[in-house]
Amino acid sequence: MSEPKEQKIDESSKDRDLEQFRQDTGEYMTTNHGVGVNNTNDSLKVGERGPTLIEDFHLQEKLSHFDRERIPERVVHARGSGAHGYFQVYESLAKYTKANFLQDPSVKTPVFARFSTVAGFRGSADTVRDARGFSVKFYTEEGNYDLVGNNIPVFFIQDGIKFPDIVHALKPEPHNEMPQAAAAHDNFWDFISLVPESMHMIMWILSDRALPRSYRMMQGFGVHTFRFVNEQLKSRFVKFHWKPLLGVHSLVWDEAQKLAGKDPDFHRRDLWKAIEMGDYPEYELGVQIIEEEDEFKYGIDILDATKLIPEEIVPVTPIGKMVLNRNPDNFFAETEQVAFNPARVVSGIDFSNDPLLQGRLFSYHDTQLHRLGSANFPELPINRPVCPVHNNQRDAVMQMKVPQGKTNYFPNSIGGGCPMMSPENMGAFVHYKDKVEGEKVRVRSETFSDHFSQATLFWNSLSSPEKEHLIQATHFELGKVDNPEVKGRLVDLFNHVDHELAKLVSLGIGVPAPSKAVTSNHGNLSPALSIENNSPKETIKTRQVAILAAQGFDFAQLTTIQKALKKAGALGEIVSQFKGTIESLDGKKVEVDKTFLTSASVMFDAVYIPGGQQSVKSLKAQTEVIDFINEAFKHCKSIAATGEGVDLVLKSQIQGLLLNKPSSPEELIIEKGVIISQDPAQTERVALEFIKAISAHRHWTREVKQFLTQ
Ligand code: HDE
Repeated sequence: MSEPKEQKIDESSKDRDLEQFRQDTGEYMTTNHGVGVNNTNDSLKVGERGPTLIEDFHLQEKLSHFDRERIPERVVHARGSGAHGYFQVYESLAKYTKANFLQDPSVKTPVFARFSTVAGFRGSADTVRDARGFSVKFYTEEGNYDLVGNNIPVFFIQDGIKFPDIVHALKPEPHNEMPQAAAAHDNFWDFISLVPESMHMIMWILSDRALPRSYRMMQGFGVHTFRFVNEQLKSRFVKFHWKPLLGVHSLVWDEAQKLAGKDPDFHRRDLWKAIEMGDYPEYELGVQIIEEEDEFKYGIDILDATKLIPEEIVPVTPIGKMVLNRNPDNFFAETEQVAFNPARVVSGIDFSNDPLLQGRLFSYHDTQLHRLGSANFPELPINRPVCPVHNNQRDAVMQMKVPQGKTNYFPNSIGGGCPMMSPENMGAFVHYKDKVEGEKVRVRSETFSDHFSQATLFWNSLSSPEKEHLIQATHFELGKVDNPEVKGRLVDLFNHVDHELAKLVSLGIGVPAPSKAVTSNHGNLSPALSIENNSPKETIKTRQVAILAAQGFDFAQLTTIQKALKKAGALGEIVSQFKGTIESLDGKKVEVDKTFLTSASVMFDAVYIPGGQQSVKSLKAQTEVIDFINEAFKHCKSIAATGEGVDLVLKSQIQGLLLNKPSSPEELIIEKGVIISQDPAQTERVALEFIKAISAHRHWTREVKQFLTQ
């Protein structure tokens, strides 16, 4: 036997640090273990037509990973869309809170926001009638702070223990899993009819607030009362409000229903597209601050989540702005795996004893352990704080960190005592010393017993179009309820809100009207509750306008309007029969953005039809075009036409509106959001008037009042 030879390392060779491979370029396909894959189209077989071999580890890995791709969806708020951005405080809030991210106006705190519907499953439509979630994770230097709110300032129930009941009642019925993403069914309304505390939120749900035009155009509310605590450990109560800089705008019900079919991703697409185009959604954060000694001053229990504090009583002070400026790189890794939790507060922000909030403080972490499958979900990139994390929690499924050192307990001396307790002046969270005493009881506070006065306040505060819409919503929602007793009980509840309202509700749902009022309407209102008073009229930024054109259109008219829209921050998209290009009268080509097949009137905020005899003739021949215009008209949107484009408008239902309308000396007609001129020389004026009309958002005066006399 020969002696084994000593293996020698060639000293002259250079070290190759294999760690560098971890910063890979993503160019070549490998297995999850890093082995190169040269064919992912054919499994490994014995011969071309033979059986597949168990040794095909690539096939096995690919299929078994796929088999596990789905995780449990959120039990509520399953359908959502998220975006990255930042938050900046306007000026130091040191007087009110020691929260580090609310001190320095020069600091941009990264955020991730997620907007959601509540009832629908992950694949449901965006535009259903529902509350919307409005959650923001602030990645602060002193840990993550989650503000997990809704676009409605109050909630259905007063105590967290009722949450499974209301969610069961709301979700599809258990025997046949119907209806999807909708509250319009017996079980939901049965529950509501037995839980009068829900009536205030019900009024919001039946209002246009539950049909936002866009996630970029809805308010957000923290709902509960929280606390701000400053360096001197003085606590004040605080309620949080998000206000979109684009104002609050809604869809109409017919539009929302059609959109659910035409584009179930309407809100998701809108958010994504706006960010891609650099139209970053912006929201101001505002606070209502209530001194501790004023807790009982307003006759409203601030621990009752079915109540709000009217802004006219305690004004909302803007404290900073959130800008959403980056779409997620990967929906699953970020929007799906993000874990919000109202229990995640930072030093300077604390809880109140609202029993609904208290229930939430348990539920979110619990559900996330189930949904994300491991106690290590805070280590996922989207959930990881930006500040260092040190503690002695170890191991568990999918540990992604490699903790260093010998000790994993406290106190220790071997590990130098680390990690030590964080000092208070470095952001350690110290719970506010709220003095509590009492007997252990399962009761509801007497101060929670007024279930109707704020429902009435909301009703009184709506504009008349908003009221009309609300009544119609009751007819739809309760019209889908079969059980007459449930409907009877609901009319009785509406009668506690407002007698006239109850009579109008009963009219549409086939139950007798209540004979007399239970209480008289207090007559108070809060202007801030009406959408009307939350929608600035001076901007058309990011509005989408359909420009209907075909071969032979008038180039000058089309481009004049398109440029004017662009200058005002809106987007004019050309809609035609086919994709590709269309040629103008004078031989100029423009790109078609959408077709009548791939788009619909409900996807736009306004419509414009330029002249050009041939173009208009060809549009007239397509029935979809007249439907397009009629639908925009029905949904009270702004409509403009120039030159021969006016002929098309006159073929639609708009004709009825314009009959006998005298035109101005310059041949310009402006009537309820319809602006037309047959004189091409008027195109610039039409543009100006059109922009003004779009900034009014909708022209409700076109709607025929069905129920209200004023
Ligand atoms: Fe939630 N809620 N909730 N909720 N909620 C969840 O947590 C729960 C409540 C809200 O974009 C779940 O991680 C209970 C009020 C939003 O990921 C769950 C109670 C408000 C989101 C849960 C409430 C909300 C959730 C489902 C009564 C408005 C989506 C998945 C005590 C202030 C967050 C998850 C996101 C999500 C429980 C009441 C808003 C099951 C028990 C009030 C925006 O834990």
